[in-house]
Amino acid sequence: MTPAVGDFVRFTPNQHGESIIDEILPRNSWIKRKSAGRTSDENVLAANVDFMLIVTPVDKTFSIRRIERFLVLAESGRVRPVIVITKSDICDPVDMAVNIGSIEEITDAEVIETSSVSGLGIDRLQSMMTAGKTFCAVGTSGAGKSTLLNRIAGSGVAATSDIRSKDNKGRHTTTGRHMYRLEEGAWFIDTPGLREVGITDDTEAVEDTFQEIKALAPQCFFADCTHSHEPLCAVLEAVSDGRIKPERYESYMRLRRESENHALRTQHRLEKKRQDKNLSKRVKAAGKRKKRF
Ligand SMILES: Nc1nc2c(ncn2[C@@H]2O[C@H](COP(=O)(O)OP(=O)(O)OP(=O)(O)O)[C@@H](O)[C@H]2O)c(=O)[nH]1
Ligand SMILES: [Mg+2]
Repeated sequence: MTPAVGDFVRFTPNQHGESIIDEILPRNSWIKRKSAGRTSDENVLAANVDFMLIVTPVDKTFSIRRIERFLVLAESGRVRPVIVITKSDICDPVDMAVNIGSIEEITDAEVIETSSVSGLGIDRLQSMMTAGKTFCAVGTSGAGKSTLLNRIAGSGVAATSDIRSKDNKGRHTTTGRHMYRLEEGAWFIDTPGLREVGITDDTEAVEDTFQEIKALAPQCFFADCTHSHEPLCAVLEAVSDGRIKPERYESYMRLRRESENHALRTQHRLEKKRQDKNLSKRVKAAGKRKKRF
């Protein structure tokens, strides 16, 4: 296992002034996503995180579906999510109200409207940043993660750059994950903008993120209802009578499928590893038998 930003390790210094890591201590929490592409590999973005700051402006790049994905990662990694809306100084107030409404429809997580220009919301964030707490900012490139860090830390600790005007996308300015100690003793992890937020094999986290679906499941006729085609499915009924929006239901199904596929791929990889190990053991044993003759 390789250490991730935020890991606690036990190490031994050697005579050259270097430190050799002996052990990575167990993680209390983590932010882990599936690596991009058709793979079962996982990528730990940060470890031992208390708060995941889901950073998003309300502009062309805003996506409630992306926020949902981050909420699943937070649930899965035992991290408390906080939605941080950036750039409120340049956002249309009606768009802002509509989009905050759509966030509040899907989660009880705190939503903080901020502006790194006017300073709106910065106090509120700072008041949460007490000694020893670790915050990790995630979001797309150009969302304003590093600018937020600079505003909170009160200096230009992290590089930032402007976004492309045609689509509001960022330029992937932050290229590595770095942990900064704030004056109050809290920690802030700045991460590079994510293009993909893949879900790992934690179907339970998906179920827990979609609470309204989870609450209806016991009312389905079949105890093992998959909410996809079964008759007398309480979830499908809620979709057809408008209590659950179709796009919310589709997102739930997509994330659940992704999580199940990831579990299958992981299982397949482990099985292959076991078979390869068995084969190499048998080859070794056959080699020894040959030598005896
Ligand atoms: N008007 C306004 N601009 C902002 C605000 N926050 C960030 N920006 C601008 O948005 C652009 C991108 O900000 P960054 O902080 O570099 O974005 P990032 O999320 O760190 O992007 P990556 O490092 O590429 O992942 C910069 O030009 C910032 O000045 C804000 O609250 N208001
Ligand atoms: Mg950045």
